[in-house]
Amino acid sequence: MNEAYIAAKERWARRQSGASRPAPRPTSERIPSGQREVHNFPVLDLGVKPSIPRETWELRIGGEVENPVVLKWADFMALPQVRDTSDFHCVTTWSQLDMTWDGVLFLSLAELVRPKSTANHVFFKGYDGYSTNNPIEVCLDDDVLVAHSWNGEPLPVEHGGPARVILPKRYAWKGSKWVREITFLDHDILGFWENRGYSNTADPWTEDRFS
Ligand SMILES: Nc1nc2c(c(=O)[nH]1)N[C@H]1C(S)=C(S)[C@@H](COP(=O)(O)O)O[C@H]1N2
Ligand SMILES: [Mo]
Repeated sequence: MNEAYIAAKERWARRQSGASRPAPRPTSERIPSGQREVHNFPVLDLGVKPSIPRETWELRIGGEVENPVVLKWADFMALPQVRDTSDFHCVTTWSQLDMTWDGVLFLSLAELVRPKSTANHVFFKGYDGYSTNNPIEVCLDDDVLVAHSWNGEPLPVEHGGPARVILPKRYAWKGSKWVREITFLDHDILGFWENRGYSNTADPWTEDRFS
């Protein structure tokens, strides 16, 4: 049994039973220091915007899990769907508030593959060759999802469609666009930006930008 996974399921059950989330910050306090608010949702990538038709799209989830899977688009869309609104902070100093995402909770994906007790980190790979890494408990938060829609519309290719990871409590580079592979690990591996001077923890509220 994976402790982080059990704890996340317990939190989720409490929330479903009516226990409310912590009160959101007032809007005036939702822009972390060193950030400015934008409304135009800028695009950031490595110069590649891979175009993956939904018919051939696959999401591989494996590593330190009991039940590795390869999800086709229909399998992914058949999983429990959630809508969550969160704020988005890019380390290049822009933040956009109230981004509404539809998709599948990371917790639901974990439920499907059942992380082993040894799993403590998660490595994400994108179809563009990008990668990023996070501790498992960060991924199991109840606002982390693999999103396929933004503000009610299918995610456009430039923003990571068909599907991308959203991890609102970290700088946005911690969420892979065009996600293709999610690997549970028993150790940490640095991703693309983490290997190039960016913080491994990436907390916008402490301006945790560089390593
Ligand atoms: N696959 C992939 N995911 C990625 C990136 C990337 O280049 N490739 N850039 C990251 C960075 S630095 C940010 S700020 C956000 C940007 O998302 P957006 O282009 O939708 O604003 O995606 C993150 N995820
Ligand atoms: Mo970014």
